[in-house]
Amino acid sequence: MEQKDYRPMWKELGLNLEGHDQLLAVLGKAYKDIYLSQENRPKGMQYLDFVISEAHGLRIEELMETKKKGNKVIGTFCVYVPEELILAVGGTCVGLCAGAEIGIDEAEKVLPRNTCALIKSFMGFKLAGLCPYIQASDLVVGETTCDGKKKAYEILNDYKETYVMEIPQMKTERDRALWRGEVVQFKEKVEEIAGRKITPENLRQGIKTANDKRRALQRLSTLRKAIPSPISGLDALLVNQIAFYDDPLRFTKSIQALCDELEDRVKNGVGVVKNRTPRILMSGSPMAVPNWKIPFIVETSGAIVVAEESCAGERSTRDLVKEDGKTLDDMIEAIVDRYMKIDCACFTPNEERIGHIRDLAKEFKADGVIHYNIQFCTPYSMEAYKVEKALQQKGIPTLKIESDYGMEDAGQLKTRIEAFLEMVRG
Ligand code: BJ8
Repeated sequence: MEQKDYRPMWKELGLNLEGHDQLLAVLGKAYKDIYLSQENRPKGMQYLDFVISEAHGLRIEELMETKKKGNKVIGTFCVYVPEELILAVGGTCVGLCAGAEIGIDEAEKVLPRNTCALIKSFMGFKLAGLCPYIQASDLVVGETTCDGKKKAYEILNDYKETYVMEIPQMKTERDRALWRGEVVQFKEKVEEIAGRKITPENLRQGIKTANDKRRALQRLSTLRKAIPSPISGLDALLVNQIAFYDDPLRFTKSIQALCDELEDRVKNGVGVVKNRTPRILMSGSPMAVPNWKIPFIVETSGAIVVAEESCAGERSTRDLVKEDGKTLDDMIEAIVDRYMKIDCACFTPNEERIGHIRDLAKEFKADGVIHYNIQFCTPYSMEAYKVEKALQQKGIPTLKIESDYGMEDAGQLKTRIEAFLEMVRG
């Protein structure tokens, strides 16, 4: 099928067409080398291949269509932003581009060099004119999680209006009250942008849509507990990454269909690897699309990733919003409660996260944990010490790695990961 020419749309969005062509060429090659080279992939992954191939094309066209009908597009960088409120007003919530080393020269003109790659990436995408999602967004929402992000949003605001939600640092009653205030204020902002009121009816539907998406992702996660796993860690990560920008109803349906196929595989003992392949739990900083470097190295070194303790994984799908609320107030409370449970390393203390990692390692029968943090990410690199100590006490082998989005350290990482897998195999 001939590829449609989206250049007029990209031009209208103000993208840097030459740079964008280069980006797509690099991404297309990386996807082919990393994803399409895998063997025995489930058929259901064809949908994800299609979504990725049209991430800057058809999906953006869909967003432009919905905008023409008066619906709003809201761009986010963090799983703290309550998608339910955006869905309630007929809006679309999209995760913004932040997973590639692109536009870095532009980013370093306004940010210190020793800034985490995720932050440099979103700034670079904007400054270099390469992210159609931010261009299509009616509002960008930041949040006061780590210091790097909150200061970067002040700068981003000079280029695109950025609304910032205050995220508490602790989880006391006082913090919950602060967060409740933020959720209510965000609700008002969403209503103002959309020119529509949030009602119990539309919020109930928004909660259901977001929960259904999480339920599909939870089902996928449960199926990966099987030995052998019916899907690679790379493919499962891709599903979790695409969850941030695909149409939620279509995505949920497609992932449920993928899970039906995986269920058959599990029943028939079919996996993507042999039974004795070392099972790895990845934990730490989120991997935004197209950050596939570490799982690719792990899975081409003879192991399989069976779960991700990260925001592109369990941390954003584990908890649902309670669906039994009758009034608008009940539903807001349920949203506040659900989001307060997120165990981002930006919180102190953050013992829940340590417990979750231990539980996941046990439930998924992980042979080892790889704790990954993006270079210069202070919250996750600091917390790695406690994670490692807690896992050591349980006799779970742990490898701590730090990296950015570049490929310069790929060889060195492979050597370390292979040595770790040797040790895990005993
Ligand atoms: S809830 S993990 S999505 S903040 S990697 S920018 S923390 S220096 S991305 Fe995150 Fe929300 Fe937390 Fe999740 Fe800062 Fe670390 Fe960079 Fe990070």
